Amino acid sequence: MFRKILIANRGEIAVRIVRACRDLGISPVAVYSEADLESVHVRLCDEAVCIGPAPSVESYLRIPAIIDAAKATHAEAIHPGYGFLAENAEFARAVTEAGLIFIGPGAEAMEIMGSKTSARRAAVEAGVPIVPGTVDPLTSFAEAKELAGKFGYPVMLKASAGGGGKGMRLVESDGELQSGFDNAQSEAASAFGDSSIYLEKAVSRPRHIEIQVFADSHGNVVHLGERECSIQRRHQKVIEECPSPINDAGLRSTMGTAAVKLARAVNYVGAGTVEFLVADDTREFYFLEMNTRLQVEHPVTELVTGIDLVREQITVAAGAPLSFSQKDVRWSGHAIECRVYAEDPENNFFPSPGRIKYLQLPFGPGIRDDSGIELGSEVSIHYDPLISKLAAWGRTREESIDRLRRALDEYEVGGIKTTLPFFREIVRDGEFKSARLDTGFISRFNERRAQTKDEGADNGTHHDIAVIAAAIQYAKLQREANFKSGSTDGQSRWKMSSRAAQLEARNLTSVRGARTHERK
Ligand code: MV4
Repeated sequence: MFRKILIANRGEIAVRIVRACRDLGISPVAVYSEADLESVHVRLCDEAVCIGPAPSVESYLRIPAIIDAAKATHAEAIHPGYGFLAENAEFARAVTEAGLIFIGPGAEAMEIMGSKTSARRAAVEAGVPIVPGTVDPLTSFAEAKELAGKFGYPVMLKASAGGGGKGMRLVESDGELQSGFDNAQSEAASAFGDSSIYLEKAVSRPRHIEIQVFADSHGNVVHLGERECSIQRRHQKVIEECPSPINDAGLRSTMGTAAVKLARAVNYVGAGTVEFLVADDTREFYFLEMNTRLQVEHPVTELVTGIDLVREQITVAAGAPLSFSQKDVRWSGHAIECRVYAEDPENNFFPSPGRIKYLQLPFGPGIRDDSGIELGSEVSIHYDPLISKLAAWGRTREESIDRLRRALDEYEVGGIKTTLPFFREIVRDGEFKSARLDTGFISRFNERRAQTKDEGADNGTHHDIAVIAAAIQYAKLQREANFKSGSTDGQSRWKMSSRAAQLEARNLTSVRGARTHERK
């Protein structure tokens, strides 16, 4: 086993990798940018090396600086986490050539999956269904037109070098094809430095379901079931769960077997994820892409299978066989994860950097919080604004939602805006609770939300008017009563009832205020 591992990442995932290292008795080494000197991941490691200024291109993306740091600290292996260099084949090669071990698949498997068209060819060769379309980049607009006619509208144009929805265009008819073609090409060129695009038939209201696979260097390949990732906002996952509410044991086994076949076909080693689109109506599934890294949402698989994916990545990289076989994998209960971002959900999810001035963390039955921050942390504008992943496990989906709701209400982050209030609304949403989770979920949810907010504002105004009217009416009645009784003390009793009405009004409004008051 390794004695020392360098973690080429930051934030919550670096902290997650530290924990697996500690479990295995391995000494973790941090790298950090000048902006991250005081961060949690640095403090939790035994050693730390500064690799440059805050911008990622000058620090976390600098291959030579990271390899030098590993050599200088005598680390034997490098864990890339996700993002940054995790799916960079050139980095994997440089690590190996420096005599170190890259904790992840070989550079060849990464290259095949890095290009969506070559990934689609690999899937076809492995006998895994792909979305109908081309497996080679389009060579001309005329070819696009012919193929769109052949497969039938609507079609999707996607960047070969892309993934995750960037450079993707939905084209509904012949008339839209030219502009879609031009836009997709130029977006691909500017985002990936590669303008090649390919064509797929569009799947209507698909679900995004992915399969976790794991392979060792001895030819064992297994799957750990699916994650439901259909709730996305601008192609970013928002909530992930395991199992998928639409999956049954049969579909899991069929999709799992397909994913294992694909991993085997590219001699995959380590943790990987095979993404599928699943048609909502027919449950037919199609290969979309394979991610050759540990994914952000891996905790839901860990909670349901009990398998520590990061520990397994490390032992497999050290040459050990998988610690379990396919028949040992059991799925128990249900887990849901929320990505807590330093973003303002009331302002179009605008990034909200700054210092954490108050922090109340959630704990208790079934709760796991994978966090990279603490009280006093500075959330920098230079990096992804993910600050933590809050996951809840329960015996059933209902129980995991109950626990998630409780944890979200406990969780308070002050000093910056976060997506916590957005999740507090989602876990109370009827469509979410009844698992209507196709890819249109977020836009429908936002519509419902805007509607409720409008009604809320109206109710508020009506309520205020009602309170004022009640106070006036009360005062009037009191006054009439005073006059009728011929009381000599009418004046002072009118004053008292007026004061009582005012107090009542204030109490009523303050109760309403307490229910809707802004969280820190
Ligand atoms: C699609 C699609 C429909 N048909 N491909 C791919 C990357 C992902 N972020 C969006 N992708 C899609 N690819 C075909 N042929 C619909 C989507 C899609 C989507 C997929 C899963 C979850 C949410 C989504 C939101 C919009 C579009």
